[in-house]
Amino acid sequence: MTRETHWIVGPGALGRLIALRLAGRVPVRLVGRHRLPGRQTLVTPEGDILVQALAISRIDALPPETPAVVHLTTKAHGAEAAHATLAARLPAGVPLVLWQNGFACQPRLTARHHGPVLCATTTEGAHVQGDDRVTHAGHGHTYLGALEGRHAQLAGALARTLADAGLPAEAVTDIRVRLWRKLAVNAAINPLVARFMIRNGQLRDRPFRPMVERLIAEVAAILEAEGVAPPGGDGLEGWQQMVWQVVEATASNRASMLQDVRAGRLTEHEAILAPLQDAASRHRLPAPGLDGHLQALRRRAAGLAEPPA
Ligand code: KPL
Repeated sequence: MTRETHWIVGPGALGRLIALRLAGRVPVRLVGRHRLPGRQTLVTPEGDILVQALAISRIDALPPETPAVVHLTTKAHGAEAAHATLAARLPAGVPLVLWQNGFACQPRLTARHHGPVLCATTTEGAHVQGDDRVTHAGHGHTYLGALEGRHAQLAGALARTLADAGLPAEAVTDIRVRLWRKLAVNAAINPLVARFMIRNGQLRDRPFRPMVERLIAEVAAILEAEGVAPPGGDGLEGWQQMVWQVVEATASNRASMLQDVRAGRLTEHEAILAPLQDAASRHRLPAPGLDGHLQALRRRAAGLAEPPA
C-alpha cells in the first residue's frame, strides 16, 4: 500500500492536464467513470508533445491503495456524486482538493468530507482532443486554500508540488473571496454567451453590452450583501472592471458554458447561478436578470438526455 499517489478524479481537460503535469514528479492515478487509454498525450502551450503512461482506474473499480491526496476535477454538477462513491472506500484523513467552478459543492463537501478540504481556482486553459490527448492552451495561475482558512501547511505543500510540475500555484487564506469573484465573472459572461451562442468578445457590442452591465449590477449588490469585497475595493466599478478585463482577455474564446451547450452537455448553471439566487433571496435583493438565465438554463437541462451525474 502506498500513500504517495495523487488521485485525479474527473478526466476532463483540467483533470488530464493536472495528471500529465504531475506524472513526472509524483505517482498519479487518473480516475473516471469510463475506461481511458493508458497512454495520454499533452500538447504544451509551446507546442511540445509529451506522452506519458498513466495509471487509470474506473471509479467503481479502484485498487486497494490509500491516496496521498484526491484532486476532484469533475464538472461542478458531478462532484458530489463522485465524492459519495469515493467516500465509501477512503479512510478518514485523506486530503481532498476541489477544482470546481461556482460555489455549490465547496461548502457542502467541506462539511461532509472526513479529512482536510482545499478549494482551488485556476486560470489554466486546456481542452481535450479525444480520449488520449489534451492541449494545454495557455499558462495560468492557481490559488489553493481552505474555506475557513485552515490547512495552510497542506495548501503550501500542494502549491509547491503543482508549481514544480509546471502549474504555478499559490496557497491563500482568502479562497472563499476568490471563488466568489470567479463565480461573478462566470455569472456575467457564461449564461449570455451560452444562450446567444456568441464568443466572449461579442459581449462588448450591442445588444449584449447592457445585458452584461445589468448582470454585473445584480451580482455586485448580492456580493456586497454577502460580504465579498469587490476587486480593487471599488464597489460596482471594481466588478465592472474585472468582468470587462476578462471579456477583453478572452475575446476570441468560446466560454465553457457555450462549449457545453454546443456539445449537448449539462451546463454548470446550478453551481454558478443558484448560489447567487440563494444569496439574493436571503438578503431580499431582486435579481431578475440572473433568475431569467437560471430558469432558461434549467429548462434546457430538463430537456437533455444526459443524466445530471
Ligand atoms: O472561465 C471562463 C469560462 O469559459 O467558463 C471565462 C472566464 C468566461 C472565459 O471564457
